[in-house]
Amino acid sequence: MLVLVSGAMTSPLYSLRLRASRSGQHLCGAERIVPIHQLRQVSAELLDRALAVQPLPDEIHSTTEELKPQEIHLSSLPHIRSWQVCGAAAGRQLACRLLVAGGVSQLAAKRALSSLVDGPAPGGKVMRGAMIIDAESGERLEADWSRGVRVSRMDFSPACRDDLISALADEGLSHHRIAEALVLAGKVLHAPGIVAELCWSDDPSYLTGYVSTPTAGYQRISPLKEAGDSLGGRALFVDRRQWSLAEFVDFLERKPVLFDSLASVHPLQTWNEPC
Ligand code: WAQ
Ligand code: MG
Repeated sequence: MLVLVSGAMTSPLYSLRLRASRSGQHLCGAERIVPIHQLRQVSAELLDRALAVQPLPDEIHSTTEELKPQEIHLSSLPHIRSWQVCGAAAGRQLACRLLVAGGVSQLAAKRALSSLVDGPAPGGKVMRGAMIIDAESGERLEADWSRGVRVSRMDFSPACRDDLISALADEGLSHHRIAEALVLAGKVLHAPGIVAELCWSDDPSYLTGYVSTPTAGYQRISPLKEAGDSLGGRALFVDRRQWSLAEFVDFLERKPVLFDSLASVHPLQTWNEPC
């Protein structure tokens, strides 16, 4: 459930977003929502991350923007489950099952999986954002197949950030990718008309991906791709019967959402279907 932050927020919050590229090719992006007194430190942290990528960026764009307090929503992070599978093929089979259990048709799940496997942007490349997929027909609905939709303006609530990060670390979920993917997936689950999300990273050494749905929550699957594979992406499945593209994109790109609590975290499970 999304709840509006009351007017009692003590200090104004800023959305801080940074993206780095070389020769027009996106290299990395990161964003946070922070109170004014943390802007300098967190900007430096994001900049350090952009400067640690290879190849070095030749352009870095940073945006800082005050958020209107009356537009900020609070929510809790989804339930988390982690599945160990015997290989990427089994991982994708499990992903397909979880998507179908969440209301995505077999056809749409298979189409999305093969787009991510083949590279969802034109020329078999990685997109900068996510695909939008009709959960029934599997048709792609995003206007631009290179950019897709960019989910933005979400973070842990500043007051709870440290506690949430240490609670995740206590559960063995300390990689920064997990925290970032969780807040992104958490926001996506509130989008009007959402049915499910499927994701794996384009980082050739990060093999865990996830399927998330409003009822089953965030289900991590490891591995969902082979080591060395530099393709990845996100697919957002929608129910077009109760949906408007403009409303969906506006919510994901513009509406600020902060997360102030963790839902349940389940122990690692093994999925034993034969490979
Ligand atoms: N909005 C929409 N799509 C995005 C965004 C965004 N803000 N950022 C990245 N993407 C798309 C884009 O196509 C990337 O190529 C793709 O997602 C993967 O992004 O629980 O690290 O940042 O262990 O490489 C998931 C599992 C990790 C975490 C995902 O994704 C866990 C990850 P990456
Ligand atoms: Mg990446």
